[in-house]
Amino acid sequence: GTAQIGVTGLAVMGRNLARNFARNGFTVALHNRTASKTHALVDEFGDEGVFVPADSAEEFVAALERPRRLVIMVKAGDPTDAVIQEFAPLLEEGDVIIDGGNAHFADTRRREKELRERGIHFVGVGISGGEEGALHGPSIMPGGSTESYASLGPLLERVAAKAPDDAPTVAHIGPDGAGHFVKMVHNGIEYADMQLIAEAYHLLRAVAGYSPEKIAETFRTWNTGRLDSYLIEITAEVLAHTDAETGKPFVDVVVDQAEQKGTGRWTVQIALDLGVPVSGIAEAVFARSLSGHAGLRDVSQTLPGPRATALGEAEAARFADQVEQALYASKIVSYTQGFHQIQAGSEEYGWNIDLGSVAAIWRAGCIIRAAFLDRIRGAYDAQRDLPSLLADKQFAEEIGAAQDDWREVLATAVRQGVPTPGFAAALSYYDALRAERLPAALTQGQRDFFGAHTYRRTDREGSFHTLWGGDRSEVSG
Ligand code: NBP
Repeated sequence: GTAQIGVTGLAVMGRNLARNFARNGFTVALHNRTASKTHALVDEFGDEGVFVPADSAEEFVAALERPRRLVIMVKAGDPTDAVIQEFAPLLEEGDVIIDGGNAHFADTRRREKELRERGIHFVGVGISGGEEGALHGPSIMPGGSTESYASLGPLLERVAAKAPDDAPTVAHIGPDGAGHFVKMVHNGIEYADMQLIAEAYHLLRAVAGYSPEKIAETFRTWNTGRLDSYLIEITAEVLAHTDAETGKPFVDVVVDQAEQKGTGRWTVQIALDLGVPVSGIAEAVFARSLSGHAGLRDVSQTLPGPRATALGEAEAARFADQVEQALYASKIVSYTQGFHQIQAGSEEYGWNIDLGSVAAIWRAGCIIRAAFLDRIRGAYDAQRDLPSLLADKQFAEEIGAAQDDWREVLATAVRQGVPTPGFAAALSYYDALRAERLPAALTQGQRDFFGAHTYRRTDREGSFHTLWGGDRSEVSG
């Protein structure tokens, strides 16, 4: 075979990824369950590079140079297993199967183990950036063995996006499921970012009285500063868009029920298992599910709220500035929580993930790309074992400088009855980290009272139990 890489599964993602490889000078073998899609790709884009179309699995495998590199871009779940079962018997020792779908990292761990026992490398790769990213340069998060990355890395570096310093946005994340785990947390952070932006919009609309067009303008301004990011940029575009049919702002004709495909939910489920407080990400997932419960919201006309007070123009402008502070501070907290989850996953599964390089490869290509990721990279590069992003001096200073306005915004939101679960969860997290003493001590007392669960003391080692039902003396637990 002559193809350096093959792609099977030629729906939007696989098709664009295959074109990206071809445009970068690689010979690309093509395969799809329904062969007509393979030929359609060659007919339409054959002049973009060298493609080797294959109608059967055998033909596809034969088209690849050894060690074979075979990318699977099919629907995640059972279809991925079906495709692996189809191809694995045709492969030889040292060949590499790459799963670029949105697999659950636990599935990736299982598949990697099974294939490793058969001498085949299995690389679960998180790919972010949607179909545009797949074509023009995504952010790529490969797991799998170091050996497989040696063979695959140079190809991925060619097709990845380029960060502002020209570095390709791909790095070997760690063994087995590490890449898909990091992609999962990326999506969790994406949910949180989107929710925080939505809350900022809601506040500017309901409290400042801004029109969608005026809010689009405000976001465009924010996008020239520290909030500079893809999500702020596209939010401005969406808000400025007018529905052609009604002439109304587009955002006013869309049903206000957010949907989800599940990666945000996975992030929170896994965070619960690992015991990592990702409260901001969880609120973002819950906000989507709350919006979808139309029945719950039937009470909208009957539940009373506060009387709204309109702001004057100068007050509104001042409020908008405060919202920018609240948004930025809350965003720092969601990234703090997301990076904590990656750190915890890395420890749990022995992945040894370099958090600085995760931040580095999110700087371009992916949905959460943002200018401030370069500073997160800097923080982790300066101190690889930084216990938390908020332990970084610069981020601590920035969030500290924002806190007064952040509190003002939340107080106003509460007074005016605007739901801000993301902002509130972030501020509570911040205040919990700041607190000298947490009421968790009381929780421990309660647990000891009803369940003899014991507690530790601040002044000496050991575990203790108070005889609550007896003379209330303390015994060793
Ligand atoms: P889809 O997720 O819609 O999958 C369609 C592809 O899967 C087609 O090529 C289809 O073949 C193939 N397929 C199915 Br379905 N069942 C199969 C089976 N049993 N055996 C063989 N092939 C089968 O495609 P997509 O939207 O391009 O996404 C591909 C992957 O990339 C997914 O895992 C997705 O989660 C992930 N992803 C998507 C995005 C995005 O923005 N869309 C972003 C990042 C990651 P057929 O043509 O014969 O039906």
